[in-house]
Amino acid sequence: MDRSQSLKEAIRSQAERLGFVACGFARADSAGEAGLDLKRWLAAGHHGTMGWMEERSEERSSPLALWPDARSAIALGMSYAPSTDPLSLADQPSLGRISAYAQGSDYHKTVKKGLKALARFIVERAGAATGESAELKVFVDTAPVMEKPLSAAAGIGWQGKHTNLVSREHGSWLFLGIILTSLELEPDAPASHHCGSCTRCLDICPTQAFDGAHRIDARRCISYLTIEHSGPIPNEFRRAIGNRIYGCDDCLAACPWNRFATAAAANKAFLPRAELAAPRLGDLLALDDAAFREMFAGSPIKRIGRNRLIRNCLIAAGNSGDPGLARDIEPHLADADPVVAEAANWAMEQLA
Ligand code: B12
Ligand code: SF4
Ligand code: SF4
Repeated sequence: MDRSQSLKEAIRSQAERLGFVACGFARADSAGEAGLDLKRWLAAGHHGTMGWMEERSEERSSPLALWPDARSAIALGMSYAPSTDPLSLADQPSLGRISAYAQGSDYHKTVKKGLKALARFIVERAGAATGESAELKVFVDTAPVMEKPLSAAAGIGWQGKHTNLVSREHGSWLFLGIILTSLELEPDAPASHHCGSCTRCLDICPTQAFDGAHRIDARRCISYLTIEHSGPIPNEFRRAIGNRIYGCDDCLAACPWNRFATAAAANKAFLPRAELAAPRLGDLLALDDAAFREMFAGSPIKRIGRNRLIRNCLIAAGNSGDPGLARDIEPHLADADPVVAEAANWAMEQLA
């Protein structure tokens, strides 16, 4: 085994010890086409109000534009495979549905901690094995890096028709993280596609957010509407949102490759918190700012703030058909935030 191979094997073993279930290697410039797709997507306005997708689109479209010294990309996946069916609360309209990815600890922190520990290990190993001083940068979600195409190039899965990375072993339930490095590491083979003629994820989408396979209009996606979008939720999507109050799992949950994903592979940090697995809308609607911050400390939901969560809960309450929720909606009718007040009025009208 040459030095590069043995370093790669050491990195893979260490990644596994740190809780990553997938690890692959690609050249830093291996996702060229994705940059062009990103530009088309932005030009079509499919990113909606996510101005941050546009702001650094040049760097986002290629790791070399972000960091010219990058030579290799290491793609890492951490499993959050749920132990129960994420769609099971669909017929319990007085409860809120929180996306499986957000019921446990904030993945940004957990994945980043693992990436940083792996980066330290690589610096030490590379120095000892080759005498080279390695430079590394770690990314998870928020930086201008296209994590899915890079991960596909590194062979840890393929981009399914729902656009997310699907793994043969872990289905659609992987968080992704990327390490860019100045080290030249032998690339792995890219993953082949295994969607075939299946269209389950496209067919199940409650808001018809897909323009076709691999093409999402984020403005129609419930994940965007409930997490990223700050204004009133457009009327045309309110009914379809049902009781989803943070994110949406439908296209992921529909994927037949999930049958190979086991909850045992999931990082323990992502186990659902009891109070977030099936929260009562009435309880959430009673949260003031301080109670919101306390309840969602360490959770990714904290980022959207109390008002946006209340807005989402009001839409869900309006969809519930449960007149008992009217007394929980009422205090919000004159909320200082006009978006919350409008959602409360809409919810009351639905229940009337
Ligand atoms: C912006 C964003 C969103 C937006 C837009 C979604 C999207 N698909 O772009 C919104 C808010 C809607 C969103 C929602 C979700 N997100 Co998000 N999101 C991102 C983010 C920050 C950027 C993604 C991006 O670059 N989009 C731009 C588009 C143009 O790129 P693309 O999706 O890869 O699109 C490709 C196709 O259009 C393609 N294409 C066109 N034709 C063809 C043909 C073929 C054959 C192929 C292969 C490709 C292809 O070219 C593009 C480039 O590859 C990434 C983190 C990151 N930094 O990468 C997380 C990320 C993609 N999100 C993630 C998650 C978990 C979600 C949700 C599941 C959360 C939830 N449960 O609510 C949903 C899933 C919705 C969905 N079906 O995509 C994970 C996905 C993990 C995985 N296994 O893939 C990521 C990687 C975060 C992370 N670090 O783990 N997200
Ligand atoms: S997350 Fe939900 S709304 Fe968004 S594309 Fe998937 S199924 Fe559609
Ligand atoms: S549901 Fe079907 S089409 Fe969608 S990602 Fe999974 S295998 Fe591919």
